[in-house]
Amino acid sequence: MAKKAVITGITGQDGYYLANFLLNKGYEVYGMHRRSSLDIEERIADLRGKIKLVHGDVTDTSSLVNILQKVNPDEFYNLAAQSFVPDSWTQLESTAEITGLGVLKCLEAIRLTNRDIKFYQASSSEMFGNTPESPQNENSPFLPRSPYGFSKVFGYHATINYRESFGIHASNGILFNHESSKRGKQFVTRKISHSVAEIKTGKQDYSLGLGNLNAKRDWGYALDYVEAMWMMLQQEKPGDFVIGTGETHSVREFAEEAFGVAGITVKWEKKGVDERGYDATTGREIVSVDSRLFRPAEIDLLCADPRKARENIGWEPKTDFKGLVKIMVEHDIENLKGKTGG
Ligand code: NAP
Ligand code: F7E
Repeated sequence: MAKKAVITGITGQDGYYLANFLLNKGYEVYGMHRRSSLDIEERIADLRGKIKLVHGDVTDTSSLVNILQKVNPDEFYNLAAQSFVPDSWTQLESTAEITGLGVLKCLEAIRLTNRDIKFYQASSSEMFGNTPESPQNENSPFLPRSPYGFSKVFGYHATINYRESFGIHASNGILFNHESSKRGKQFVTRKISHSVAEIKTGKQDYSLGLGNLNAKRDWGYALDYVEAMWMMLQQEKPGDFVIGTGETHSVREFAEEAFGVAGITVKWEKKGVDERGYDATTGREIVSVDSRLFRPAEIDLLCADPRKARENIGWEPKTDFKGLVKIMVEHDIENLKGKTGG
């Protein structure tokens, strides 16, 4: 009989890739969405008819219990979150309720219905925040720098506690930034790839305003990362795993690479350091710094040490930094050309 999986956050980037991945493995996939969710046609139109959609909300335990009672899945992937870090300062309580408490409600629904359901929690490198260690592994201390980050820390510990207290097969994937052509346009990589495509296709001639160009992230490809989620739930024993590439790049480097893929020359202008002590280089006339996009607290550097995942579950990233930027920029250019028929 086909295995069954429930995915919360089905309308998100990872929901799309994970659903496709599990369908290819022969799973029956149930995607949970809210009445107010992103229109199904926006991101997951091609999953229509292949997955079953169920209504629910991670802030509502009864909806989760109902779904688990009806579906009785083998696996439950909790990808739901208010996942945009800047909004977590302006929507504090709802972020804590969805991204933090929502995890506890998913776990409680499993405890109440069937403790054999395997659980995956979408934990995040944002939990490391200002940790003194680089690269970060499963033992690096958490010093989160945002309400999003500390809500994820709550969910991380809830997952471990339900594993230890109730014997539930519950695992945390501590995923570093992962991107794709399905990434929301408010996140920096997609904002850049989409703007580069607009400039390339003549739809935008204004400059690209970005926030902190010096922040460094470990960026991988979402398609590679959903495989790690599945792999964690196939292990005999649950655990917590850092998933990332082990390479880190600044936002400026991402922008340089993206304009390069599109064949657009940016004259990078060295301006010494700014008032915060950061490198003030900007891409004259094209890439400027908009200080309104600075965050109340920034994480300067994140870089994964994914050795445990490689050695214990056999996961490795397949797409490198340059490959990722190329996929995103070329997709956005083709997409915009398609829209004009050109
Ligand atoms: P995303 O595109 O922002 O998707 C988030 C999903 O959560 C959306 O489908 C959203 O649906 C859903 N959601 C929000 N509030 C909900 C609620 N109350 N009940 C049920 N669903 C709700 O995020 P993503 O990039 O795919 O990331 C997936 C998960 O991994 C998230 O938990 C994120 O925090 C975590 N994560 C992401 C990264 C990354 O780099 N992408 C790295 C580490 C961890 P609506 O349409 O209803 O809003
Ligand atoms: O920012 C800087 C910004 O919003 C990355 C989420 O999926 O990954 C994501 O969180 C960096 C930050 O992602 C702009 O200050 C500069 O340092 O793309 P982001 P994030 O905050 O790292 C983690 C792992 C998650 O778990 C989260 O859910 O880029 N930056 N200029 C900018 N960021 C944005 N958004 N927009 C800018 O214009």
